[in-house]
Amino acid sequence: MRITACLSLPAGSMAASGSRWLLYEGLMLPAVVHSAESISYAQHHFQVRPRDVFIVTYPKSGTTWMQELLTLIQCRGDPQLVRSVPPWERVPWVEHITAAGYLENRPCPRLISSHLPCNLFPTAIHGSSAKVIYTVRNPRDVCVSLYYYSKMASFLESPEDFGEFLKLFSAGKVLFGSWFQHVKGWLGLRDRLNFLLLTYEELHQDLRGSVQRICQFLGEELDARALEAVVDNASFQAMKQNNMCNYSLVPEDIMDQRISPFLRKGSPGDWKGHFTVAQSQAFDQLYREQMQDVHVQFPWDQA
Ligand code: PPS
Repeated sequence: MRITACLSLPAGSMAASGSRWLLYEGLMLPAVVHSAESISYAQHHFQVRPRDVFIVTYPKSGTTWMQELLTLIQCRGDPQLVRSVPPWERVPWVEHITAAGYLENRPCPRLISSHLPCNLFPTAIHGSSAKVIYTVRNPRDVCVSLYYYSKMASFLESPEDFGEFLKLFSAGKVLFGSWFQHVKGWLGLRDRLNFLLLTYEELHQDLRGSVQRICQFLGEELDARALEAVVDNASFQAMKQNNMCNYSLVPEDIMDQRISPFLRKGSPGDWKGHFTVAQSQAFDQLYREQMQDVHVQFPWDQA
């Protein structure tokens, strides 16, 4: 079975007319699944419900992992759903052109994904009791992951080399814009929303403990067997073997996993094999400047 639903091209979309990018209020978005109408729908017309749970991420920060974990928690560890329905249907992106079709008639509580920066997020989130789980990852690893993704996904521009891509990433000239703006924007809403902050690194270091934190935030209680089943089915190996979430349903001319698998390395610290010393120092400097007013200690700050 090959499914292209998440990547179908609407007639007249920018992707259909040749351009890879949709530029929306200065933000670069892959035109293959976004349109000005879909972003405007998400921002202004999407009806947030009190029991909605949003998984929000900058790309390559652990979205697919969180989609798997939340589905499994909702199913009390039963893997039947994650093994039969792809994540873009189980936990659809609110900004995609397919959002209304997937989400409007779905029973509560809905699981919803988003890569949107907070200024383009559904405005109805404010004042709502809906939950937001924001997952952050070391931007250096995000950059490496996005570099390989840009090489394997035909709807993105293939970078010349890592150095060039790092310059674009540092300048925010990649999909969904600047990592710094995304993270700082969302952290600024931390105390105003029903908000849980997680890192990819803590998921990796202590998946069981992280699932317990998520359950506590969601008000879900799992018995020991269900907890174990969630952890087992959301391991990197289990997800790599699951054709529903390893993106093998997407045709090779859209995502060529011979170039790089979608579930590629699955661990923190891969950046160390990609950044030169000079690139690492320059990025550290940029990070210090950009994050000086952010008073959150991330796991990578201690490394
Ligand atoms: S996307 O395209 O934005 O939705 O990508 P996203 O899912 O956010 O990020 C993909 C990276 O997450 C890694 N991943 C995992 N790592 C460890 N364990 C599990 N279970 C897991 N699931 C996904 C995936 O391998 C990508 O990271 P890299 O570094 O490229 O391997």
